[in-house]
Amino acid sequence: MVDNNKNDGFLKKLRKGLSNTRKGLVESFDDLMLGEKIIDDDLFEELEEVLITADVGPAFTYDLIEEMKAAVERKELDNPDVLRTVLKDNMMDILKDSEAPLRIPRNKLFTIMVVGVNGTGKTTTIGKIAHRFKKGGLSVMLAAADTFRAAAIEQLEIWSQRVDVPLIKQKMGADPSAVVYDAIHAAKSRGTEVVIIDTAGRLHTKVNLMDELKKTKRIMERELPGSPHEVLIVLDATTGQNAISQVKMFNEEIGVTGIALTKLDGTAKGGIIIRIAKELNIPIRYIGIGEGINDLKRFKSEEFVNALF
Ligand SMILES: Nc1nc2c(ncn2[C@@H]2O[C@H](COP(=O)(O)OP(=O)(O)OP(=O)(O)O)[C@@H](O)[C@H]2O)c(=O)[nH]1
Ligand SMILES: [Mg+2]
Repeated sequence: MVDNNKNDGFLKKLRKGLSNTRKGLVESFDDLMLGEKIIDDDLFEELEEVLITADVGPAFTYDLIEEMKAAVERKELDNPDVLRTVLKDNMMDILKDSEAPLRIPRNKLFTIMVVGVNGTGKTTTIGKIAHRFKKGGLSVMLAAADTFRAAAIEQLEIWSQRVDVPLIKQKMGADPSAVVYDAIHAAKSRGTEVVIIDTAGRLHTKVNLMDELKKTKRIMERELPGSPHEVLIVLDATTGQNAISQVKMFNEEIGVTGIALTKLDGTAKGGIIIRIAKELNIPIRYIGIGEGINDLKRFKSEEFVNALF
């Protein structure tokens, strides 16, 4: 009962958060179909523009329009209203493929390394995930491996106090690998189930910072074979298609196993989630729709599409 209410609250918030994306995508689409529209090349051209502007990406746009044109040819599509259903169904199909929730085994150490460019929401997302896990009964530890940015350690410390989970830290400027080493050993000896590692935001083009991340990952593999079990990249939805190149670069350099897409609230660029799902073969684990501790949810394709339409 309580859970259902909470879920309703989140869905409402998701709907509200997606309102600008809805305006740019669904409502623009609906506007296009207003009146006595005939389905012709002009309409498809206008539709293409709406889709591209909504950041869903050229691949999705092209495939969708080709499919619509083929359906018209087969005379299965004579009513513009049906186009809306085709759009919705296609989105659902694409997003479904990216739905793969993170499964954390019990009574075993699972490590999550959180990466991404500056300011995408890594530290905040870590706090929210830690809260989720803790509520789910898992024992969680945070590791402050962003020793680079001023106040980064304090920021994670505030989250660790808020969520009430232990934090492993060293001084600012310390070697991130040393922090991670400490964290893995502390977690092993305490029987902790999940360690979440915060890393410094870095431009994917900065070679030395990428090398540092590789080193951190190597130390994890060495100290706990099979680790990190998840390399979660945090993407800021407001950056639109930039997010795609960020994933590609991080994936080439260190391998990425999951995506958290933040700041879907307020942005008109939420269509980027379609492009992420279509062009990247990496599951979307979480979506962020606000700055609060509960403003993160496991990504569910159906819920998302229903909130958007
Ligand atoms: N509206 C909104 N804001 C968010 C969301 N997630 C994070 N933020 C905000 O984004 C800002 C940056 O978040 P951080 O967690 O510090 O980002 P970061 O990636 O750790 O940043 P660096 O450590 O500097 O690279 C903060 O003001 C957060 O409150 C979200 O889902 N929605
Ligand atoms: Mg941070």
